[in-house]
Amino acid sequence: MAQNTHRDDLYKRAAQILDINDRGHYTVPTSGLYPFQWNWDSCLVAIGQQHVDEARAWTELVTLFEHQWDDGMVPHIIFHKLDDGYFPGPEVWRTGRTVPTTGITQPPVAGFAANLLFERAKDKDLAREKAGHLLQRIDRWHEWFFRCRDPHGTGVVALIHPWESGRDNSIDWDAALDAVPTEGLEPYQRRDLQHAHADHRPTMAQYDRFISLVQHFRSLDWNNEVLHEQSPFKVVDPGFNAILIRSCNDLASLADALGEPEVAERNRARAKAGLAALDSLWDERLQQYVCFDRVSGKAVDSASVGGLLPVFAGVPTARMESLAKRITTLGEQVNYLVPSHDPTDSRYDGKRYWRGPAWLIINYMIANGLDRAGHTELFEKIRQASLKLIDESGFAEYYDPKSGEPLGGDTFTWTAAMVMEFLR
Ligand code: 9WN
Repeated sequence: MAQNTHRDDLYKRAAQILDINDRGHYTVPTSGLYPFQWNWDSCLVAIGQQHVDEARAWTELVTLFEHQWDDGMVPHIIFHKLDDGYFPGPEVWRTGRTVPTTGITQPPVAGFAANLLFERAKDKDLAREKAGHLLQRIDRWHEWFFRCRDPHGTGVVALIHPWESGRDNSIDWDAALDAVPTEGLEPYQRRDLQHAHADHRPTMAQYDRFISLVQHFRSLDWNNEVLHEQSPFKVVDPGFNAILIRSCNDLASLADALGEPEVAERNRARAKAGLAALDSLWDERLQQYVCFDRVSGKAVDSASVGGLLPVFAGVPTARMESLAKRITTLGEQVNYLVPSHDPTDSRYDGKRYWRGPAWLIINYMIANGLDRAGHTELFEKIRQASLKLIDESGFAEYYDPKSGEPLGGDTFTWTAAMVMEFLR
């Protein structure tokens, strides 16, 4: 009884947070630090919103796709209403859109989210209408990925900016970022440090590279036909590709349900080629996947959570077993799974953003993949660790995986959405 009341309280608090950050037709990740619509935040938030208001959940995705570019890309931030609390804003990106957006993308969770909303829908008519509206748009985004980010047809796509990965300052990007030139960098003022502790955020040297890349792409008029070739940063991330593969497969299921066999076939073929190519990123020594730097032509020696995320894609059983073992071992080194980087690596930093802290959205995707593969015990362990973090530290942006300390922004939307999923 007491247990149930506690769950109800957590659930209510999560619903309140979704409400606080709701701006009507889109949701902000948290007010202050992130006052706009972020791509993968929105898709994951919609999954939580479905528990309270199904129509509102569909709106979140529909709004995002209203800002899809003509070439098929779905941008990483939509600047619906101007707010100078965030840097870099539209005046830096200058992408020339009526409603300003950035010119890069983010992990493609939309295919996964749309299919999940459809499968669980109570209002079937609404679901058919909204999923029908989204299907071709998500398919175009997938098509864009393989055309513009895998121009040589390897089966996996590259990121041209660390912000695209959603894991901005991961150790994965260190070497590749070092090679990004910063000559001609215009003076700028960070705003994130007004809202979060400098030790918990990316460094100045990293921001210099982040902004230099934006300036470089801007000088190329955000033309996606040339950006991949001309970018000094080009990294294949197994985590990002795993999300894309899962979304291709899930979009195929959605297409089947909606009677669109061609969309289904195209997306299954993309997922199949992606899964085959993903295997080239396996690192035998680390027993997990690692990034590949297309500029240096080298594999990246970095045991990050990006290399564990392929459980979400449904990799072959032997790989799945090895990844489950890796995650179990990590669970012996921290108190709260899943750290975003291996704590035995000297570069690990349990408080600095994507260099160690645990994030609930990552926990959710990893847990989901493990559950589907029958690793029920490990799934449950991650679920419990996630809920314990919330109990002890509230709805933060991320957490120190050893102490459980809440870090970054608070009243965080996607954390709340994931709590609703874990409480289901
Ligand atoms: C840059 C909104 C976003 C997340 C990213 C996270 C962080 C932005 C920033 O916040 O990135 O996109 O300015 O730090 O790294 O995953 O989508 O929550």
